[in-house]
Amino acid sequence: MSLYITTPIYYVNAQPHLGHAYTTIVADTYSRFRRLCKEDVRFQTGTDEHGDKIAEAAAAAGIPPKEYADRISRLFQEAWPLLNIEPDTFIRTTDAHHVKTVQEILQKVHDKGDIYLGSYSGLYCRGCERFLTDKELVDGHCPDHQALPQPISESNYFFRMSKYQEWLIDHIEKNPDFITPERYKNEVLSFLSEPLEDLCISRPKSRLDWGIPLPFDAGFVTYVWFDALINYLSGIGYPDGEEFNHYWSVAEHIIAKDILKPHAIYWPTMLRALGLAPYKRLHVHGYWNINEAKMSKSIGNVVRPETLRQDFGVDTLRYFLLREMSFGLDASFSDETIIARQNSDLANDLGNLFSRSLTMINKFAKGTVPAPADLEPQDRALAEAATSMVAAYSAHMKSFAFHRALQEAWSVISLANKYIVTSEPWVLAKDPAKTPRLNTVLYHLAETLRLIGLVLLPVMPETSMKMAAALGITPEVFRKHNLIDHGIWGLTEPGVKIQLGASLFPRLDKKNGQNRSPQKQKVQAVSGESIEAESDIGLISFDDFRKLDLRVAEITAAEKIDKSDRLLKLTVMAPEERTVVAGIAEYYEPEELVGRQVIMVANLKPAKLMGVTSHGMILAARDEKGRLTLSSLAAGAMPGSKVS
Ligand code: ME8
Repeated sequence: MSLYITTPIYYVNAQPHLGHAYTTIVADTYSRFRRLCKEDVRFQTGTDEHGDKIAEAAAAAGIPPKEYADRISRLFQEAWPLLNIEPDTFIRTTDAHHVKTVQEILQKVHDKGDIYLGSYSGLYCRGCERFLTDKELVDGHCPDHQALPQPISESNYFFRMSKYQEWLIDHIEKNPDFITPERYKNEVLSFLSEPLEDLCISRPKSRLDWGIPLPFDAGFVTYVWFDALINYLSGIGYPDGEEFNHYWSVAEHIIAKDILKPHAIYWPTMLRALGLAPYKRLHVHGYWNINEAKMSKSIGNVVRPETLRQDFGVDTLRYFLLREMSFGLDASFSDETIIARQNSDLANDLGNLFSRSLTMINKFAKGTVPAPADLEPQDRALAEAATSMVAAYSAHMKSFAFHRALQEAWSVISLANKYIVTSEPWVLAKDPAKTPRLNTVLYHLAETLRLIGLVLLPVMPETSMKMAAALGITPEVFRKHNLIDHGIWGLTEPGVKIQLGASLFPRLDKKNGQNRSPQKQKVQAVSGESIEAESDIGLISFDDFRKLDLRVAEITAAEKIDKSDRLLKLTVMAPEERTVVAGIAEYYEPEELVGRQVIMVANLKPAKLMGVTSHGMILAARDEKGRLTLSSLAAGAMPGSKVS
């Protein structure tokens, strides 16, 4: 199987930020994953360089637009290798072959009669580079750019998009995977339930000079989307390049929800007009928010990927972005959450497993992986968990559920850590009669680590290489490994020499990160509509505080409550099982909660909410804008432990 994966081409009116980095890291991770499944992959990213915004930014910088575009495009090209992102092509809309392809396509669609001259008046948002409909406005403003759109009236060329509306609805309905996650497919279908207007595709040259001239009317340049979207074709040599023939039928685009409409509506209808099959899939993710607003250059709350790399390291950043965001939903970025993930998931869970296992192999088996002897049930259980993890991980990666794929790996990491505790290799090492048992345990740890290292390759390439090297697999050999031939149990050869190295992840403290996102947050108990109460933090006595019974609660199940948008019914262990109702449904999907440890007020009188009795309250942080982040514990604690 082959894959052609793309990111949006980013505007060059400002520098790369975390939002761009996320999409591009997702594309890179997905490319690496499919390559790890022995597939043939082509990964494209690039920059979008024409249009009002760029002409304006260049004017503000006092240089010609092309020079400006060169400068910023270079920043994007230089940013990706710093994050271990390795695209096969980097396309620029000012590339001569792209310009030529756009003009050929315009001519073709014009000849077919699907482009005509008309007049238009409407409300134009410069940020979106398109006219907005009344329905899209919030208090008269563009909700994405928080700006007043300008009334504009002029003659322009239009693409007969409306002609393809019925075909598009039919295509989306017949191909349930065409737009995912499903919420975005539904959004598009709902938009398509109203008559579709034709698409304005030009700007008079008098108003915008910085664009691609229409081949059939030199008085106009093409409007941003008819230029930008075509990069996905020009980049692979449309109409007759070898790569185009090979890759177009397997094209998958990744975008955020801001550009859903151009990709889900304009683009497939343009392709249809061209007589081409639509792309195979569109993967749509949510926004990274900082202080509750979408991170964007026009709002000015951006986070630079280079700074994050310096503060936390590439692999921590990649892991954090993929683990923290559930693809499709919004997520919040803060230094505190990235540090917490580093300390708990990376330094504590993975890092400790790795360093303890290698140290023990070094100390108890002279630095070589010993041969296993007779197996006990817990050895079989670990081997079985590690192998089935590979399958579950792959299934989640295929469906863009990166956070779940990582959860699968982490459940094996935590099982292996428990396996160390229960098998007590340090006790076995004291009794020569127990050497066979000790060898079995050490072998199982080495083999589990090999499989974990293998599945982490797409997400954390450097860590994965380090793990492989420590287990005696050279980079040349490891580069040839794949999930199909090597994602199975038992490939570690007994006798292989391990290489002790530095620890994988240091623990971080607040000094890492520069507090880019100070968030004033209040701690509050999250429960349902009727009993939600902010704890107004005045001064209380120690005795008052002692009345609160705060406990570590581990969530073992979560489900939505019928007819409530806000409430989730949680089953928690603390340590006994109980039901708690929490008003967090707008911020968390039930699936992402299972396995989390939170802090619970355990001695509240039970309260009934939407027919479900709640036996406690979960603590969460609520910032000034009302967004919630659940309380959590940096390292795993025993469910039921008292919090003091
Ligand atoms: O729209 N959270 O370019 P652009 C997550 N040139 N992702 C974010 C984000 C955020 N806060 N902010 C930006 C354009 N992104 C056009 C695209 S494609 C033919 C033309 C990411 O520079 C996300 O991928 O505004 C989003 O779709 C894209 O950057 C928008 O980049």
